[in-house]
Amino acid sequence: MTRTLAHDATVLGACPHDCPDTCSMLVKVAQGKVTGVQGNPAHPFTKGRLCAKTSHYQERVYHPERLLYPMRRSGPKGSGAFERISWDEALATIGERWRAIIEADGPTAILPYSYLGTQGIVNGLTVGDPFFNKLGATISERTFCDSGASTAYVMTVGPTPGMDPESLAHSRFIILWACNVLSTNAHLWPFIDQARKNGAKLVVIDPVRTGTTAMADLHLRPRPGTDAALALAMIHVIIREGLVDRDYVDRHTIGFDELSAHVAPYTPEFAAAETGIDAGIIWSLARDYASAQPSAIRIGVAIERSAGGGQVVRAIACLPALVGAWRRPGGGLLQLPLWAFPVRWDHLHRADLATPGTRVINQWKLGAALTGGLKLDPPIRALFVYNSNPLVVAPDQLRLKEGLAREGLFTVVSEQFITDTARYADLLLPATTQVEQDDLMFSWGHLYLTLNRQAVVPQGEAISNAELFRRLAAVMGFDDPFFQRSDDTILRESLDWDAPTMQGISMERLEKQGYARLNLPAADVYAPHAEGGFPTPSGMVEMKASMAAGGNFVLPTFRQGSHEHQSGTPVPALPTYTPPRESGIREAVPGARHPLAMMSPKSHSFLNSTYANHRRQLARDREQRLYMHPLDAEARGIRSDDLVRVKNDRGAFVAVAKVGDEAMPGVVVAPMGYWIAGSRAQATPAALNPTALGDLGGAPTFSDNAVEVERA
Ligand SMILES: Nc1nc2c(c(=O)[nH]1)N[C@H]1C(S)=C(S)[C@@H](COP(=O)(O)OP(=O)(O)OC[C@H]3O[C@@H](n4cnc5c(=O)[nH]c(N)nc54)[C@H](O)[C@@H]3O)O[C@H]1N2
Ligand SMILES: Nc1nc2c(c(=O)[nH]1)N[C@H]1C(S)=C(S)[C@@H](COP(=O)(O)OP(=O)(O)OC[C@H]3O[C@@H](n4cnc5c(=O)[nH]c(N)nc54)[C@H](O)[C@@H]3O)O[C@H]1N2
Ligand SMILES: [Mo]
Repeated sequence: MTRTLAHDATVLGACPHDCPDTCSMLVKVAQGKVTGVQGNPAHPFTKGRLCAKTSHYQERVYHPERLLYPMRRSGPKGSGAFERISWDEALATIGERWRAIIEADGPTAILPYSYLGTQGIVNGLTVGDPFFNKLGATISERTFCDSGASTAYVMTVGPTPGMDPESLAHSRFIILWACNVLSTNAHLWPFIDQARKNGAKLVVIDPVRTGTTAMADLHLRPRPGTDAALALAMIHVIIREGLVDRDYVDRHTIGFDELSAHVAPYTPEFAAAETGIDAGIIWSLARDYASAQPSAIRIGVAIERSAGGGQVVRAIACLPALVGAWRRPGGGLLQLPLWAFPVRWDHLHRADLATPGTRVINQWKLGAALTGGLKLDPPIRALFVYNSNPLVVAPDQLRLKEGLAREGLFTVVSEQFITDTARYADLLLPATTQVEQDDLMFSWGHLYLTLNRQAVVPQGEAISNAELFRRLAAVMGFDDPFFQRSDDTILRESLDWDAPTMQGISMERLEKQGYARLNLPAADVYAPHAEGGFPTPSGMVEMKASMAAGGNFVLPTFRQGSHEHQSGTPVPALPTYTPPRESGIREAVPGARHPLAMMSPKSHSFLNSTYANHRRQLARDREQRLYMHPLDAEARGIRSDDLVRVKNDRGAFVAVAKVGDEAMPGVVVAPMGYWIAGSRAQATPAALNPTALGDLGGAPTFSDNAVEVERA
């Protein structure tokens, strides 16, 4: 490290979390310690506010249970018994064990597992990819989040950032579709609020009653996973009622005639039967959405979490073009502005270092991969986890626990805390928090780059992920200087600074200001597709998708850089309703073993499973809850605050019942993130979640899950 750290200062930082808001954070340092953090008031998206998760980030840094030293397991796997060792010993052990495994079974017997504990360009999603590609390890396919929606979106409109989130302030009609903005994207709210003050109407489409739905002019509650029926019925009405912007459609879309014929059977009555939403309301929703221009749709990541989640996004992505919403600022579709950042993904992944044909394992299959379910040859003999807590976030928890407990498996976990997953490690490696490292953040929720400068020296012997992989490369004898690049070099080399969107942005400016808006027009005039120009193969909105002809695939961004397409399963050329696998209409089936649909959306106070070990964040909802509708509760003799067992053939967990209209009839809701360690029956909702993937991009199916509930 070349920079000296000030003893007393306010340092420009950035929130590290996997969240669309990527806040610019002012870190106050006194006598070498962080005394507090604050949202940067100058940042146009952060607007001086942090959220319930990060507003006391220093409590995470100085948490008494932080992992501060390398540790070796000193009791049975999962017992949580560890003893301190030195970094030298830890690294030497890893080198020895891995070399022996490679010699016996080849490098694919090693499986890396990571996601977005931090999402910085330096220490985030791709930090270990070059190392593991060079090592020849099995490729981890990371389709945790938005891979399904992104594949569908790219198929239809291409990798476009879409509308500027800030331009929502100019919308006349806003649909939040499977997005709990007030909890998961809170800094978007002021722009929606501004639009409402200007008279815009807000519609929220969510099976669950949330803080966000409470703010809506209209809250529509489809059964989970039936949204494509609703979107296709909206298209049906828009075409039938002559509300199509013919000029825009003629000039900037392909497949309109086929789509028109295709949606004929998707009547509002059909959608009503699938979703449970009144057909008349679907008619008026479609009319209002089409007539109030500019109209905007914000889709949440949750939209993808069912068997047909990809088709939902394809259908929704046709809507703004049909009604000409893209013509004006404040109109269009908001999915993942990440596409605006000129990130050099190839350089970050270094897919060129991987041997072509290296086997790929999707991360949802970890339980099966570790327990023989995938019939792997060679079997997985070493697991390396960083930036992730699979025991809580991945499905099939019981099998995963069994796999992690396997005596022959050599597991290393790099962490800030001894999480449920870390308890099963043979070796623990301590990781820094954001105030102890440098990074540069892109965003998947706005158009600013944000720099994070280290504020204090790391606690204990914690090191950054980037440093971890420098050390591992040295241990494994990788002598290419690429593996010893400094953080600042990684940071500089990871973006295309010559891209038009980077004009006027320099490191000097970022150092001074902490953030910079990409070089794009201001939100009140920015309408990126007013004149079409979609980055699809045809340059048009592909209502009939040419990319569908290639079959199902995962975008390279989500798979350790491998460019092989996962072809095979055919994809319909036009968006088509695929009903949920498990959570369809069930009330009518007497005696069904698992008659309820379970959803496990995000918790307000946690960031996935991060912060679920913090007293402050647990104060709001101390333990796992299960929201149930009174009809379902009564039928089972359950009252609020009763302990209930939620079960299906995959597993069971215990929760405190909350009876009310948060949940709709036939659907129960178990917010995710609680740790197994604090649970009543050594399990969380992940024990019930299916490993079945959605129709596109390897998306998870957490909203497509059939369960039964009984008093515990
Ligand atoms: N507080 C908090 N904020 C977070 C996170 C967190 O854990 N906690 N996680 C971050 C991450 S990684 C992500 S990906 C984003 C996710 O952001 P969101 O997608 O907004 O998160 P969710 O809460 O999972 O889902 C949003 C809403 O979609 C609804 N929903 C679920 N399935 C369906 C469906 O099939 N149809 C419809 N119409 N609605 C459905 C849920 O009831 C929920 O209220 O949030 C980020 N921000
Ligand atoms: N039931 C259910 N399951 C879900 C979802 C859901 O909605 N419902 N959502 C899915 C989605 S959208 C996502 S994105 C995934 C999230 O899955 P993960 O990214 O695995 O999320 P976290 O649980 O936050 O785990 C991240 C871990 O990384 C650690 N960490 C933080 N910073 C660092 C660092 O710098 N270095 C190292 N080595 N470790 C660090 C944290 O302490 C934490 O334990 O979960 C998925 N799982
Ligand atoms: Mo996510």
